[in-house]
Amino acid sequence: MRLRTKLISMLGAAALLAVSVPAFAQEAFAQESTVADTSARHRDNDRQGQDRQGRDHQGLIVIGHRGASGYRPEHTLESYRLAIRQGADFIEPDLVSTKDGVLVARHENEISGTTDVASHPEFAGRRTTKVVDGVSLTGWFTEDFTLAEIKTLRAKERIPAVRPRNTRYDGRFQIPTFAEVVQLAKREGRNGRPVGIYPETKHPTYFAKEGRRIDGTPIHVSLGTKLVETLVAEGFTDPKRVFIQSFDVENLLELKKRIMPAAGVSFPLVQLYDDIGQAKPYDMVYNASHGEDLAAIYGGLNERIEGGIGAETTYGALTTQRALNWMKANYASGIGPWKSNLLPRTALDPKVDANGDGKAELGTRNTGAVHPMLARALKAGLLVHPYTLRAEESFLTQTPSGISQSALGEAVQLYSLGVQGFFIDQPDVGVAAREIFLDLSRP
Ligand SMILES: [Ca+2]
Repeated sequence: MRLRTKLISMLGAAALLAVSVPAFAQEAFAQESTVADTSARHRDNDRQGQDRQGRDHQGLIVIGHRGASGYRPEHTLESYRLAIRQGADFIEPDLVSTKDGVLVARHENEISGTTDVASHPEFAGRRTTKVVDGVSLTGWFTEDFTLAEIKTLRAKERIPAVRPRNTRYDGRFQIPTFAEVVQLAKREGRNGRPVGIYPETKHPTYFAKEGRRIDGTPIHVSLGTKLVETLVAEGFTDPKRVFIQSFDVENLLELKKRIMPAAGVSFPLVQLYDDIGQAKPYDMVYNASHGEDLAAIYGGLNERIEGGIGAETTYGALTTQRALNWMKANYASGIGPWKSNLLPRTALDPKVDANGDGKAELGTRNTGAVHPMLARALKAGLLVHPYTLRAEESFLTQTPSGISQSALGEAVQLYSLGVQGFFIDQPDVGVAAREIFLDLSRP
């Protein structure tokens, strides 16, 4: 029975937004045999943009967040490979730099949470405290390790309490370089199903301007320059297969104005939004507090923000129609908002046991509001790719009427609101949601 047909009969349209996580997502895809079978079916597809029935995806994409991080330790080749085999259109590496200037895939430059570095006595002396984007962190930092040293480490599950099944892979996988991630995408996409890459520059202001190595020397690495250099060196320059994303604004402007033109490439750029209520783009904080020429750096964006850009500018200032129109005209092809800003949630007290396992872990309910930034962004012609969908109960929410919602229901809801894709830790759930949404949308 085809997955799509099976799902439709399992769920029924009315129940779509409220079902619990489908069993296939939890079990079937975690098994290699099933994954291989799925992979074979996906390989039969002619090209990206079509589903397994050969139907047009109408521009809707599924982004494997840190790979298939719901099923494997994040940012490993094994996690990315599983995402591709589950049908993700794009895999999402976060990029930081080593001491010798090589981009590697980690969510943070502080790597104690996702590697076994703490159990390497030879690196005990590298433990230190640094301030990254205004936050004090103690641990081990990629900029203090050569690539050769990084390669002696092994990845481990970041949230073992939530994903205990993933801990069986702890200690087995390397930290990949960005080049290795690109090579994987080329290799996995070679059978006629192009795989895209959606890299994120992590803490670009820290790496370029503010950060220092443990010996006190400035890091002084442009992540954007290294990223583009790597894509060009690997011949991975099809703009349909790359999105570059960042929470910082300045490095995206640099990519658009200087770095990409100099390299003779042009990739769509996506502005990520941290919490629009209080979070601030760190480049703006840094540049404003260091007396940099904000008009020169940000151009006309400075005038589109009430009061001008400053150290107190929040992501909320980038949600007006004026700001979004300027971003679209000058650098951004899309935005990546936090899903809980698009669909605001309130806390549930007490929490709810939505899946009946005896543990009450669902702790929020949607208010029913949809933030106007969504309609404004779509009106400006921007793509909207919210983050992050996660299938585990602790990340889920309820509908405004109090129905507990699965990640599948959440994904179908987001497509129905007009977003063109999303970051998801369980790409198989995202692919299923797209099939359901397209089926239900057909007249
Ligand atoms: Ca539960």
